[in-house]
Amino acid sequence: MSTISSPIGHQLPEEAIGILSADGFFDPTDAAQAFVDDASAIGHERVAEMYRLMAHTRRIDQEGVNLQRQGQLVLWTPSIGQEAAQAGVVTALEDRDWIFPTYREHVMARGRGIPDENVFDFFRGAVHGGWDPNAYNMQPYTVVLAAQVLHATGYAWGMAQKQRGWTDARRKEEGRVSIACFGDGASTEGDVHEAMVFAASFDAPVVFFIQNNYWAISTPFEVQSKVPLFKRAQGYGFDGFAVDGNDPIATAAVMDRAVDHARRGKGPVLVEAHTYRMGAHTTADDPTKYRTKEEEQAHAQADPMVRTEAYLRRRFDYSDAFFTEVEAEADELAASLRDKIVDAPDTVSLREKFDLVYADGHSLVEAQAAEFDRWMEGEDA
Ligand SMILES: Cc1ncc(C[n+]2csc(CCOP(=O)(O)OP(=O)(O)O)c2C)c(N)n1
Ligand SMILES: [Mg+2]
Repeated sequence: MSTISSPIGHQLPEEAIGILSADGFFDPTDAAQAFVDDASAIGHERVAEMYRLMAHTRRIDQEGVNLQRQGQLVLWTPSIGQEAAQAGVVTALEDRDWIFPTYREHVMARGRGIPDENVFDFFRGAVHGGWDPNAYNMQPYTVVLAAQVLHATGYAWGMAQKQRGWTDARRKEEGRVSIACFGDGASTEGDVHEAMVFAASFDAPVVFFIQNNYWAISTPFEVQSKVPLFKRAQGYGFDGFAVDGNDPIATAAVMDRAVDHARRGKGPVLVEAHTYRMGAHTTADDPTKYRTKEEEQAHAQADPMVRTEAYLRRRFDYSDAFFTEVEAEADELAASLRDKIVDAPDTVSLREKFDLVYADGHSLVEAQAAEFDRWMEGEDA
């Protein structure tokens, strides 16, 4: 398998599980030998489903950047480059499992069936949270780094209590797991340490899924950790895997196993998916200030879309007809989304937001609301 080496030395750890070469051949790494059977069993239907999801989301993601530039969104968090990692996760889950996302899990949101306009509502600041979590078993996007890692662990702890004494058969049919999504930067938050200790102690069925995209805004991974993140798991007492997150087959195979482990009541698992944030951190960021064109070009060679397309063509004989159809679908989705978003009315007023902070109100929030009212009156005058 070819490794990606950039001018500042981003390289997959030698323990990384990779199945596909950068040009889409089935070429497992040494560490992937134990996963070859799982990877081979991933049929063309699932690979095509992942490709379609990745391609559609990439198109919607571009629309997010465009709409923000046109003043229709407050902000957008590009997911370009991280599609394979996310597709591997969402296709490994049952509908009853729960995803606890950060703010960049657009492939997972689409995979869960959340309407694009609801995701965009979050970035318009128009609706509190964007969607009903219970309708999709996916929590709202979380901007406070790592807070959702505790939430995912708490939910899983509840499941561990409920599922105590269940037979393997019942766990397989009804058992639930949670996925805690976070980034390389967030991995250094204290909340992650607490979540991991707690999950290990109580065998909580949570998979800690780190998308290591090598950057936390302008802070490079080298500053976050002296060791690959998957190695931390050993210190907490559970399994940790590094996977090539730009390889959907490898990520899917590793996630299938991690989810199964948690579902069977064997406790948490850590999966560190090595990927790359090909876009800016958000539309408010300018990556040319802190990283080189050479680095971006080196990582572009591992584009998960190119690799997955090559694999589908080579191994399963997918032809131009399929890829043209997916592209046409993506264009249609983007056009229909634009129609829904451009000049859409606000569904929550700025003033109403103060009432949504606490169920029973709070004196400090009331004081802030009063200040807001005075400011608005001044504005009107
Ligand atoms: C508790 C907290 N501290 C700081 C921030 C500001 N902040 C937003 S995103 C970010 C970087 C996160 O990097 P990483 O976890 O690697 O995720 P990525 O954005 O790369 O997906 C920071 C520091 C925040 N949102 N929350
Ligand atoms: Mg990051």
